[in-house]
Amino acid sequence: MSDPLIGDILDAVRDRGVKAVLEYTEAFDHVRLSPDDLIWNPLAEAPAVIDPAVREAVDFAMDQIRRFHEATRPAPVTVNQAPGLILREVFQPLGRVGLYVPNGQFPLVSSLMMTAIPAQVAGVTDLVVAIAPRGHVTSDPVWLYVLQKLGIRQVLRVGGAQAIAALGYGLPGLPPVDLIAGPGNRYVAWAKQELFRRGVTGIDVIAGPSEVLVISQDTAFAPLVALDLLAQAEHDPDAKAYLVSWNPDLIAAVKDYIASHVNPADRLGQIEYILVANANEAVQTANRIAPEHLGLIGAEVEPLWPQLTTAGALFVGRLAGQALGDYVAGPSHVLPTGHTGRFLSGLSTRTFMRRISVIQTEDALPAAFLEAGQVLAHLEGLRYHEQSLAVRQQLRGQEGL
Ligand code: HSO
Ligand code: ZN
Repeated sequence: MSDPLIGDILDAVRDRGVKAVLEYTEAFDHVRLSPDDLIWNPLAEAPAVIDPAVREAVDFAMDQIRRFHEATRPAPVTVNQAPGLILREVFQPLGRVGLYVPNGQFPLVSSLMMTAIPAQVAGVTDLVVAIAPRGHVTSDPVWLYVLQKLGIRQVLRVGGAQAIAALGYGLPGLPPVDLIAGPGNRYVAWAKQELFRRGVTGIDVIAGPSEVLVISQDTAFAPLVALDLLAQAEHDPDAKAYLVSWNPDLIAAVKDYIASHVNPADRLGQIEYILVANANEAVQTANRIAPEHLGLIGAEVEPLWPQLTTAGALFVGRLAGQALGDYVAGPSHVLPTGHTGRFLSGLSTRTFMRRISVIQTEDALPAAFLEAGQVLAHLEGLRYHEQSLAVRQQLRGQEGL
């Protein structure tokens, strides 16, 4: 099959359903599925048995992620704006959510936890997880353990743009979702954006190849800095890692460490060294790049964190390696990449909630609100707007109305 455009894949799945999904899965993933294999219920399997040390680590990580998201779930706000005018901002969970979990060279079970837990803490009860049918994921006991612990009843064993299309348009037995979240390759990201553009589903952040920027000064930290750069670079040959420093000796020491520890055959992302003049320039550079992860290592640079305004997540302190945030600290590791941190934030309970404003009145509402509204409606030439407020002004204060 020649390379179809994403829009064609979405159209085909919308119009031809399961048949198109199976064809694309065979063409792109080289897996021939039968229609009965498409949807899998992990809860129908026997409880997963896994290594106790792995189970403990998974349980620990899930607890931490849950605690953080419970603590940061948005709370409703009530504003008594005037006598008789009660304003509220309330949050409602989305109805049905699709989570895309990449299953490429490194199947990231932590990404399943980092998307599903915020969704569940937000109050979403209807979740479907899409995982490409390649490799061992749907038969691996650790994945089964996590899926069962999360209580996931529906796994769509499809990846790529065809999975996004199936989530958005639905299939028999798979109702369409309201929002698709989770990282994916560029086809997945493109398909999500196209569905959003068509008004079919909501989407989360645009999470592409991983990025890290470290600001550090002290040569003693060269190994920590180097390992943090490598830890993101190992995700993907398209990953980007930046070291920003005004200490040329640290830059040289990090380069040396990397040259002597890395196997040149490793397929790592690109590492860039940026020598700046001072702390101020380091902050400006980092804010312009808007990296997914931003690490500050060393007493001289750690106090800069409040000035860093565009990163997806900040890591402050020498023990705060980005891998801590990838797995166990608590906040979701699904973060904006590709400079989108200038206007997007990472995944949180808010991603899975809608905000609704409530305007509630009582008869004590001051006349000024109705009067000013009428003046503005008149100004805009909207007659019925004006009248709808004028009749209310007459009602105001009349008993029993
Ligand atoms: N650093 C990746 C997330 C991840 N790392 C998952 C390891 N597993 C993107 O933030
Ligand atoms: Zn990572």
